[in-house]
Amino acid sequence: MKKAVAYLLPYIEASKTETKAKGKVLMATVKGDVHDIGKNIVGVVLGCNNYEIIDLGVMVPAEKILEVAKKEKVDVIGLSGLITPSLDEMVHVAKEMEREGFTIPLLIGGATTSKVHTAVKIEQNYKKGQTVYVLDASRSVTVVSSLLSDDKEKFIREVQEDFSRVRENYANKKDFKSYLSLEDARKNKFKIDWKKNAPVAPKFLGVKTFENYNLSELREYIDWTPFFHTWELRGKYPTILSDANMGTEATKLFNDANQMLEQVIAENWIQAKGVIGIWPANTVNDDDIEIYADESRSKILHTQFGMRQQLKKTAGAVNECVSDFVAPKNSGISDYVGGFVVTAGLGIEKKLAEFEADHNDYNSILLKALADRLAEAFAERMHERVRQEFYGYEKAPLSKDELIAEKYKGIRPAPGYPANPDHTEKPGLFKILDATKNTGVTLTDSMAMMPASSVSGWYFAHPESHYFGVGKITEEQVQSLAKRKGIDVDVMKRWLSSNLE
Ligand code: B12
Repeated sequence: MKKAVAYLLPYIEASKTETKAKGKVLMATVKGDVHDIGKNIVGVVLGCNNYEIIDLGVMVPAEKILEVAKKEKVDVIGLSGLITPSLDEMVHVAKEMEREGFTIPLLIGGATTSKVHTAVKIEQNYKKGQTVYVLDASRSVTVVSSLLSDDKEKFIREVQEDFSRVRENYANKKDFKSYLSLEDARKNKFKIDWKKNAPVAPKFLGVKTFENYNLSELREYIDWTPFFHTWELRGKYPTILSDANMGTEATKLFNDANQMLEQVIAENWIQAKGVIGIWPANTVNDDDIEIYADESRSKILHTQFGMRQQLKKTAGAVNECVSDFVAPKNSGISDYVGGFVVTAGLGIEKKLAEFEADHNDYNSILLKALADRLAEAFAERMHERVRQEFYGYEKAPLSKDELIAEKYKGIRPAPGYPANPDHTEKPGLFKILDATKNTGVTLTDSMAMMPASSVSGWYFAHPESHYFGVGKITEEQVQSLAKRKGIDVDVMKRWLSSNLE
């Protein structure tokens, strides 16, 4: 356990002489969500500070959380979530805690959570106990010890005042922003001169599967900087290895990671599988992309529905949608899009079970973090091969630094990322790639991918395509999307709640 948190020592109290637990904390990644590295790190940090941790793992329904909380008489409940659909599930847990008369504190954490969402949407639904947003592991001990101390009223008052301010700012901000109608936003789209800058025809069309992808090859594509962030070592690789404050810990961690990586590869601890596809495609009705079975363009395989920026911008700035990067059907120009699903987490459970049986949190977190890095590296490598071999529009290979700095032409936005935040676009992508059959990756109710170390996305090849954030959209666009997609408006609103103005 000590080693597990060697890198987090600044957050661990110096004295570990107490034997009696200071309190019981129940931790869970909410229903539909599969990621737990952040939650596990918080658990380790709290555990090393003498709190008893009951970790229910991932995809935990509200009923189970509340049932165990009552049975074990826990002092605090902590919820974690990586993707936006989990935000709604957290609101649901808060409502259930209120309904069942809970009074214990509720902690909210995870990459997709925020102080604003906690203040505006969660805290308001759980009045009998205090909800606290926890940014990262370094804050977790102070928060839990304050909530369980004799002096807790003062801390709770401060949190409530802070949340009131956040809600006020949030309400005021809304008044200042104005939004274009969907029609006006479409008129102000990102325009490409298709005649001057015509799309390149891909060398390959169709779907291609990659079984047991070579992990040694993927290792060369790992971006190590986020790996250090996972462990709260906030620096850039490789300079972090010689950093005056973090260098020693970073080097130790890097060596351990590479040693484990050797074993992962030599002993086949995990398998990587991927699938890519490239199809004829054209934009219709400005925001949607029709994907065709073949060059005859008569059979639509799938329509990808896009979200368009609606915030009123300064003169000259455009309102973008990813569909702007694909030639419109009425231009008569043949264009194409690609898609992919990759995973580097197949078979990981066996080793994780061994580590967990040994209570080896360090190795468990290390392996998950490495699998995540390999999944991201796989996405990077496949994109490179698509640009160079399958689509074939990139001539000269790029250096590793250029790859990490995304100095290439074309983009691979993932459903859920800012350029297309709609997670409900994943099933369509999975369908045309036959992704579950071809890679073993499945989707949960919340559109999280299992295994956790998986990435999916679209390929846009046009040299003018670029990343952007859709940001907030209006009710009008949600209604339009619901209609175009054949989804109930209220259901669509729930999926897009983080983007709804
Ligand atoms: C690395 C990363 C990945 C990795 C691994 C994810 C992981 N290990 O968590 C991979 C490549 C697998 C990945 C995949 C995807 N990702 Co991603 N990813 C990230 C990224 C860049 C960093 C997340 C991370 O690992 N942080 C480090 C860990 C340690 O931090 P953490 O989980 O936040 O936990 C800390 C705190 O939050 C807190 N905490 C966490 N839980 C709890 C619980 C309690 C009780 C407390 C007190 C505190 C606490 O303490 C922790 C330690 O300090 C974020 C962007 C960002 N900057 O956050 C996007 C991000 C999380 N990803 C996102 C998305 C959309 C995806 C995908 C859906 C994309 C796709 N279509 O492929 C998939 C989903 C994967 C799946 N299985 O379904 C979105 C999620 C938001 C959204 N719109 O839904 C983000 C925010 C990017 C963005 N800007 O849009 N991703």
